[in-house]
Amino acid sequence: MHTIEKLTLQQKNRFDLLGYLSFPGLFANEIADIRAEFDRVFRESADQIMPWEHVVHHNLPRQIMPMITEKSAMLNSLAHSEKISSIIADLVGEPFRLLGSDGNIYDCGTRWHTDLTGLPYNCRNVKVIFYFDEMRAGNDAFRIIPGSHHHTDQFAKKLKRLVKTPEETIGLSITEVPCEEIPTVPGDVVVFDARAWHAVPYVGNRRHMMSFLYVDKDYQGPATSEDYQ
Ligand SMILES: O=C(O)CCC(=O)C(=O)O
Repeated sequence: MHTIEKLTLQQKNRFDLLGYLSFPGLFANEIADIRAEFDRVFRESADQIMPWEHVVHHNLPRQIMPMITEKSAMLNSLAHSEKISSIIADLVGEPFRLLGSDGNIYDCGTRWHTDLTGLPYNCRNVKVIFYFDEMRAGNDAFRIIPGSHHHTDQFAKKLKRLVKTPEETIGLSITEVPCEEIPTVPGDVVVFDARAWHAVPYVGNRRHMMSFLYVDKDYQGPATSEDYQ
C-alpha cells in the first residue's frame, strides 16, 4: 500500500471524463536534480540512445532513451515515489505497475496521436510526463483533446480516422484542432490516459522530456492485432 495525499473526487472525475490532469509545481523542488540525472543518463548511456525518425514527428529527429528508469536508481525511485504512486493509485487503483519509461530529446514536433502502441485499447493506464523546458501557451505547449480517450465513442473513432493529417482531412493545421493546451514550466507534471489524442507543435526548442507509463492490475500483455482494428 502507498500512503498518500489523496486526489479529490473532482480530480478523479476529471481524469475519467477528460483524460488528463496537470500538477503545477509538483516537483518544483526536485526538478533541477531530476534534470541533472536525466542528462547524466543521456551522457553515460549514450550508446543506448535510439535515434528515431517517424511520420508522427514529420520525419524529423527524436532521440529516445528507452527504459530510462532502469538506467538510474534515482529515476527508478522517482517513478515509484509516493508523490507519483499516490496519483496513479487514485486514478487506476492498486496494484498498478510501471510498464515503461523513456527519456526524449525532440528536434521535432509530434502530430496528433495516441500512445497505444503495444497497449490494448481497454487498458486502464496513466502516462506521466515531465518537460524540462518551458512549454508555452499558443506556442509549444502540450495539447490534448478532452475526452478523446473514450475509445469506443464515435468521436474517438472519427479522430482516429481524421486527426492524424488534419490539414488534408478537415482543413485545419495541427494547432487549429480544438483542444486544451497545457503550458508547463519545469517541475510541473502532466498525467494523461495514453488513449487520448495529443500533440506538440515544433518551435525549434529541442525540448527534453521524460515519461513513465503505468497500467492497472488487469493489464495482461501487449495488444493483439484486434485492438488496432
Ligand atoms: O513532446 C512531444 O512531442 C510528445 C509528447 C507525447 O506525445 C507523449 O508524451 O506521448
